[in-house]
Amino acid sequence: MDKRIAESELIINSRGAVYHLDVRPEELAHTIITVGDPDRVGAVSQHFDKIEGKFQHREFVTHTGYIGNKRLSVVSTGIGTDNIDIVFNELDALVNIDFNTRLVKKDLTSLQIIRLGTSGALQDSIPVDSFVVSSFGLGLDNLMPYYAFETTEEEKQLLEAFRGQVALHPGSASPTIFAAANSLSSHFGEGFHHGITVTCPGFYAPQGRVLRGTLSNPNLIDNLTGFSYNHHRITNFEMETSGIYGMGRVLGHQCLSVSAIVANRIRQEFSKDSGAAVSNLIKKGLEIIAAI
Ligand code: R1P
Ligand code: URA
Repeated sequence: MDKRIAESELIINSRGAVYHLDVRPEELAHTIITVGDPDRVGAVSQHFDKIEGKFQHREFVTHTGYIGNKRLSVVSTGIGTDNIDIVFNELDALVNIDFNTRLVKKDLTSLQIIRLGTSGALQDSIPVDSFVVSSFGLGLDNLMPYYAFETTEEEKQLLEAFRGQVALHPGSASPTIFAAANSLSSHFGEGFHHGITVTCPGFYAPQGRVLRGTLSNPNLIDNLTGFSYNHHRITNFEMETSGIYGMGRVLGHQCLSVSAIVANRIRQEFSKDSGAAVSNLIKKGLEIIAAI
C-alpha cells in the first residue's frame, strides 16, 4: 500500500521547496554536478550558456541552467558525508516523491550525479594538479552503515582484502565500498587516473595529518598506499565519495566522483595553484558531461 510521507520526514517550505536545499522539483535538472565549496558553484555555472535559476540555503547553493541543449544543476554539498546524506535524500525526493500527494512516484527517475572535487593523492605516481576518477568509494566514515544496501561480489572481495591489509583502530566505523557508475566513468578516459578513493570522516588525523597531538593509527597512510588487490590500488582520499556512491546505490542514481589532486601525501607537496587545478577540472569535466 502507498504510504504518505509525513510533514516531519519530508520537510517542504512555504515556497514549495525541499528544506535544506530550498529547491523546488521543477528547478532541478536531471544531470547534477556536486561540489564541496559553495563558491565553486558559480565557478561551474559561469560556463553555462544560460542560467535559469539560483537558490541558496545554508551551505547548499544550487544553480540550474543549460550548456547547449543540456540542462544541468550544480549543487554545493559542503564538507563531509553527513552533508551527502542530506543532499542526496533531498535531490532524490525532488524527482521521486510527489510533493502534492507526498507519495513515492510509480516511475522513478535515475539522476546522473558527478562530483567535481579536490583530493589528496596516496601514490607517488599521482602528482598534484592531476585528475583522479574514483573507480570505487571506500568509506571509513560512518554514514552508509545506517542504510540497508546490496553489494556486488567484487565489492565484497575488495572489502575483505582491505580488512586483511589495513588495520583500523578499535572503535572506528565498519568500512564500506561501492563502485562508480560505469555508464559515467567510461567517458573519463585520457587525462584521468583511475583508482579507489578512500573517504575519511575528517581532514587531519582521519587522513593521517597532525599539526599537534598524536595519531592513534600512525600506519594508516602507509597501509592505504600499500593496499593492492588484483589490479586495484588506492589512489587518493577525500571526504564525500563513498557517501555519494553509497547513496547512489541505495536510491538508484548513477554517480561518479572526479577530483583535482591538490596535495600529494607521499611527496608531501601541495599544489602551487590549486585554484587553477580546480578550474581546469571544471572545464574538462563540463566538456565531457555536456556531451554525455
Ligand atoms: C576538504 O578540504 C574538502 O575538500 C575535498 C574534501 O572531500 C573535503 O570536502 O573536496 P571539495 O574540495 O569538493 O570540498
Ligand atoms: N581534500 C582532502 O580531503 N584531503 C586532501 O588532502 C586534499 C583535499
